[in-house]
Amino acid sequence: MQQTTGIQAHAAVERPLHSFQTDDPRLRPIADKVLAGERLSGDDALALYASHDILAVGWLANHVRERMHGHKTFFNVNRHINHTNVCVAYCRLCAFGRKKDAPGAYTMALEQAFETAASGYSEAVTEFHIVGGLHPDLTWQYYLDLIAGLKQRFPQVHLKAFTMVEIAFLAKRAKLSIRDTLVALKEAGVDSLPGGGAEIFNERVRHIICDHKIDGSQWLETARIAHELGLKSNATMLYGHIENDEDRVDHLIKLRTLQDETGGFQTFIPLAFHPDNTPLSHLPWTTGFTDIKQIAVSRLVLDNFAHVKAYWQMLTPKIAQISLRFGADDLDGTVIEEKIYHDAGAETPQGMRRQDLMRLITEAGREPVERDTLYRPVTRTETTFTVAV
Ligand code: V47
Repeated sequence: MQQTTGIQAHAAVERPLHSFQTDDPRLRPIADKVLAGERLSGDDALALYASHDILAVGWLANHVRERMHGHKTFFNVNRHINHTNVCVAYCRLCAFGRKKDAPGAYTMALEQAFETAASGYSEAVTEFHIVGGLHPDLTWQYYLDLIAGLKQRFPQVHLKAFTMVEIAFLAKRAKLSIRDTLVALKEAGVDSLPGGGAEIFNERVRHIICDHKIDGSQWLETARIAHELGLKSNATMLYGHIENDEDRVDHLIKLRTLQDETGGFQTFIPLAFHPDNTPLSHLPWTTGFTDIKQIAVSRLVLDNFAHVKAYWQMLTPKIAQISLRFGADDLDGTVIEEKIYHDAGAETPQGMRRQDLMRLITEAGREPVERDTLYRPVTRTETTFTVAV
């Protein structure tokens, strides 16, 4: 059965359809489907990954991106808060987590977390992105107080907090079901969830890169429950380590299937693996070709996701900017203080100014749109903002 894509079309950018060209015959039937708005199969996705005609794959992804959003390109003014790097998971993919007594381990007292939040607030951030390690001793009450305290001090700021992995860990800590844990966090002030911790759902790969995390089906089930409770979330995929194309396709299709069911995912963010300072440091870094193709394939396969984010912190601003013509419609944000990628060797700045993000977007011939976490347009001065609701 042919399935057509569910997202509403945007007033399309004028472009003659016959301008699609490729020297890769495998792409022709895929192009026919994309132009007809039909859903791509797993085999189509594998053919896209296998193709070296990155311009043709990118042309198709850009076609879909412009059909959905025209030239609009979203960014937000946000701040990351990583309340602790102490973690019991010891994932091989990670350079951020530390044992409790290891050099560089830190855990913020609540007041410290509030001070960290305040240092971004002066720039009128619209979102706090809050994630941390799986700390062996922090109490359930700490998390409730962290969220309630942030909400009380910064009521206008959207709290995008805790990955599905943290939620599952907190549920054990609280001795509650996943559902009741999410309900309690929502009542305390959590507004939505970030997309981290998904990594690659395939168990063989997961066993090697993040053995002690919840498995792929638990990640998906936690996301399903969050969506049922009205909490939107993002989704990620970590690529460029030991996974193969089949693993990537499996991951994308599992996300697409859940999105058909719940519609609760807002954005997909492909995350390139950074090997430095991790137990997998012998692996090479991803290349520009892989990064750009991953953005394009994600846009084409995830037809029911409204947004594909080029996370400039990990892609570099240069590759993220190019990807705005290869399927991405979002650059994420000012971020202010990124730690997870910088511990793993990222050489990008730890934050970017609003004007710099807008310049990247306009120089790519796109229209910058500042958004809040729920993709509502934001108008602002330097120190205040208004969300169009
Ligand atoms: O879950 C950890 C990844 C994620 C490394 O939802 C690594 O808006 C590469 O999820 N190399 C956290 N990746 C970041 C994340 C995120 C980022 C930006 C926006 C959003 C959003 C979510 O980073 C982890 C893991 O998948 N990660 N270590 C590493 N060495």
